[in-house]
Amino acid sequence: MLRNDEYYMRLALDLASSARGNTNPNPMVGAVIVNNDVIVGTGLHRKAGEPHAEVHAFRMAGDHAAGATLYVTLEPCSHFGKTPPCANLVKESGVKRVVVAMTDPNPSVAGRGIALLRDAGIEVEVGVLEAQAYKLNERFIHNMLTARPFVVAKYAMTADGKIAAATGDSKWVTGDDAREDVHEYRHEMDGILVGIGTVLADNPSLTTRLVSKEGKNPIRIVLDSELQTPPTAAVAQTAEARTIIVTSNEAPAERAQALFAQGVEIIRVEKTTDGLDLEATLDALYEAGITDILVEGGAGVHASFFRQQLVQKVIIYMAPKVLGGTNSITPVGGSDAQQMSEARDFEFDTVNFVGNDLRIVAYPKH
Ligand code: AOF
Ligand code: ZN
Repeated sequence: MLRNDEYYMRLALDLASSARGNTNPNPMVGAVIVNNDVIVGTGLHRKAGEPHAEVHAFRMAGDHAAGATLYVTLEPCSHFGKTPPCANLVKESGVKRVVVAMTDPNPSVAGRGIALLRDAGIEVEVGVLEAQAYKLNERFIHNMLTARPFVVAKYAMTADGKIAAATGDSKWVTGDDAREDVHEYRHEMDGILVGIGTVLADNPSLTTRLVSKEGKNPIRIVLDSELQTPPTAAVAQTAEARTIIVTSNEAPAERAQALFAQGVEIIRVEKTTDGLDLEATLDALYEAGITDILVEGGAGVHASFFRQQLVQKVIIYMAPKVLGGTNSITPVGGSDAQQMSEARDFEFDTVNFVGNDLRIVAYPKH
């Protein structure tokens, strides 16, 4: 097998991605040190606050780093954060070449790490498997560029585009495997968001239930402009998972009090002509430390997010079923479009079978 820069970078990306869901708010980063075609060091960033990928790789490489090449999926950092700058470590290690997949969008790094290495006479190459590195850290990049959470809209529908029967019954659209897949996403994300309609109709607990491993619960976020969430609702029980209810400035204080007593956190934003101010909501949630959110509906919530172009990624499960009818429920509600030209354009990224269902991942077209 020909082992070239891409081979080692692929390995570094794979190492990085094994910590998916554990590094927030930090990026996933992997590093591989290669000396004379021998992998002498590997490392990845496992968790925010812990050492960066490079630190682990250099610890493993020891003296073998001298004269070696470092492959790293993100530009080595140049700042003092929770840990000291990796660029200094790289400089002192004796590596003669550094291959970087992408520059760091973090404004406190943004090219300074690379400049520091070049100034020290180290050969630096940037852009190997760059597209894959961008994909890996799409959430982190979005956070750095917008100071808002990365929003993923998710829904499960039949092959004729229905998420529930006319009665609202939706158990179940997809099979066990697809539902387990959703819990895998919940485990990876900081937040999960639904509208009050979903809370009143389904009383969901919105926790992570995984068969294969212990799941991490996302923070549950409910858009509830009138504070109609009953204190008895499953999401209002906060022993297992945190809950944030986003409501309007006008919502009655007594209702807030009752929910607050249950441990529910409340964020107030302005009401707009399209419901709660979603931009202000996202700003507040990012402020609260939430870096990504799975928006699970219902149709009204999806409509607002899509209409305001606040969705960064869409995950669609499609079941091999046809429901039919004109009163059954579709994934995105809102007012009726009059022309096909009013449609928002997306690009399909991947399509996979998950059990007997399809999982389609799409991104908005810019
Ligand atoms: C990581 N892991 O392997 C690399 C990172 O707060 P700190 O000190 O952990 O710094 C986090 C920043 O460091 C992060 O936003 C990114 O810009 C840079 N590189 N971060 O968590 C790593 N190499
Ligand atoms: Zn670092």
